[in-house]
Amino acid sequence: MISPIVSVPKVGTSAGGPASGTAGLVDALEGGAVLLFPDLDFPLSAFERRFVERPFADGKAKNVNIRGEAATLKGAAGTAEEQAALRALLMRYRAFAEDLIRTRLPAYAGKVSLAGTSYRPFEVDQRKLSWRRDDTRLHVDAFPSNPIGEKRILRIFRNINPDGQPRRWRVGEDFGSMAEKFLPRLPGYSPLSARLLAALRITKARRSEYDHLMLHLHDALKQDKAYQAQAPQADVEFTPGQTWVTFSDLVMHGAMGGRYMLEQTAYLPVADQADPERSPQRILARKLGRALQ
Ligand SMILES: O=C(O)CCC(=O)C(=O)O
Ligand SMILES: [Fe+2]
Repeated sequence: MISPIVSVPKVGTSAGGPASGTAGLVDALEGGAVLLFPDLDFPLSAFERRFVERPFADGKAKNVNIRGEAATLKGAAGTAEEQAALRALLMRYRAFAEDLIRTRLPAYAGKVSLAGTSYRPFEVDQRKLSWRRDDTRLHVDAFPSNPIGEKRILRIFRNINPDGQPRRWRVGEDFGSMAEKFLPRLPGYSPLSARLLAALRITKARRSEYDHLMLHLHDALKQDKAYQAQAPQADVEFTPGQTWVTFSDLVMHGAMGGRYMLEQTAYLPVADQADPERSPQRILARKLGRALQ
């Protein structure tokens, strides 16, 4: 099964089908859907419009972002005034994402913790990246230095392109079908090397067996050219003004084109899902027939 795109009309419109209640949205999301909000408002001010006319990025990193309570701006370019305005824009987007969770996914409100917020001004395929960093290849997200453990990765994206250019994605097959093909190929987990990586501060916390499996899945997927070409998949376009939300640790995705996007990452404890059994953590454990270490 290919990940479905579930379009969610604005609250208060008559178009709301059965899936538009908040329980229905959580159910779709946890089942591996991408929720698409076609018409939420997030206007840019006259001053901010410059941020979609040219990239305000130092070009060293892929994106510009703010992180943590201090919301320190990283990777930005421009005058002090422009950088302050870009930081304020990212903080406003973070509040917008938080509000979206509070109103449309209230079961997760107070449970998610917000991580980085990014501004992505560059054309997706503009840069030649190593295969591991090449997000045009279908993958699930896994962060090498940032073990995720018993948390889920929930992401809120918005296309802010001013010229009508869509963000183009591919979405792939469901996590379970993918895992069945790839799990037998992955190397075994070593608790000893996980402790070593943490002691050497290569990882920020101990890499769990789940983290190990997800990193190797991410790499094995991206390296498999035949899978990339032939696996079940669908092209999706997110037009300017659209906002979309997905568990990017569960939904196979690749970014194929587009520029100027905002993105918020949030973490949700597996235990706070409506149904923890649908997490990649539990799906992998079931496929292996044992609890993960
Ligand atoms: O930039 C995008 O549209 C998504 C890229 C991606 O796969 C990611 O950030 O994990
Ligand atoms: Fe990704």
